[in-house]
Amino acid sequence: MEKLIITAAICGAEVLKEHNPAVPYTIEECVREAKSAYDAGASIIHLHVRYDDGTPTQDKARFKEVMDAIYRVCPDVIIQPSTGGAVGMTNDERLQPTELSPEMATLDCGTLNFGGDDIFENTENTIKYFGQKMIERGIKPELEVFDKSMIDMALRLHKKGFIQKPMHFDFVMGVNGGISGELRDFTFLKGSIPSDATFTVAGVGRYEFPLAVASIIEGGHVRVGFEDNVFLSKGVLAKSNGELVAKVVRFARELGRDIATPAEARQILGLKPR
Ligand code: KMH
Ligand code: ZN
Repeated sequence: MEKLIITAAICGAEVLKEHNPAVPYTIEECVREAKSAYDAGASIIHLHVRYDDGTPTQDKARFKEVMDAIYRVCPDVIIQPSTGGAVGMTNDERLQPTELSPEMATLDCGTLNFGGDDIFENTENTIKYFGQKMIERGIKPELEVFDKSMIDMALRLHKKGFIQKPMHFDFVMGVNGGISGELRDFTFLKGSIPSDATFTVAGVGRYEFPLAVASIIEGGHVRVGFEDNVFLSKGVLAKSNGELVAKVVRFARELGRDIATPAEARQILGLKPR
């Protein structure tokens, strides 16, 4: 079976130090968390950035500072900036990190309720606009799907030329407003993507590790990190993103799946060598 690509979503836009004091806000904290995840076996860092007080931002200069600082200590890691940003940001605000020509970036494939009165808005025209910009800038999109309908949207937009093959999906499962994290739904999503596509799974909260195991067994890849879950086990806060990655590595070893290096992850995903 293909080697396992582990992505660490180290920071997110919503999770706070009140949830886990190790959640990174400053540049130094982001570097510490990225390095802990990389050292433990992550080949991709899914990156949001924050100002020092924790406020999420898509500011290009802040992204550049954080990315440069991460590359200094993890020179071959794949950094995948978010273009989702935080609820309420404009499209052009969200797209700023793509001006830095990262190898990958997220492309959110639909609108969903995001808890309370929040709506994470991604209209069809927004998805087309983001897809087109990523093609122009040579960026491989990770297609964030929070529900089955978002796979269907991505496939339609592929036919119209806004998303290129081979497609790489991230099944984000267990968000309040999206598809559940039940195994039945994982099987449904996995069976709905093209046979030449790759996928990773980001289980939110208590779904993180059960879905990681399912994906390891089923030939998919895995995303973990504070953006999705702050607990190492029930009631036990993770001390770092590295601890979450290390737990996935242990599962993979037990199940006979080797871990991909960043160079191997690039090969699997069709990225150019760095
Ligand atoms: N923070 C969420 C509103 C992404 O990174 O592309 C969107 C998000 C998805 O986290
Ligand atoms: Zn994100």
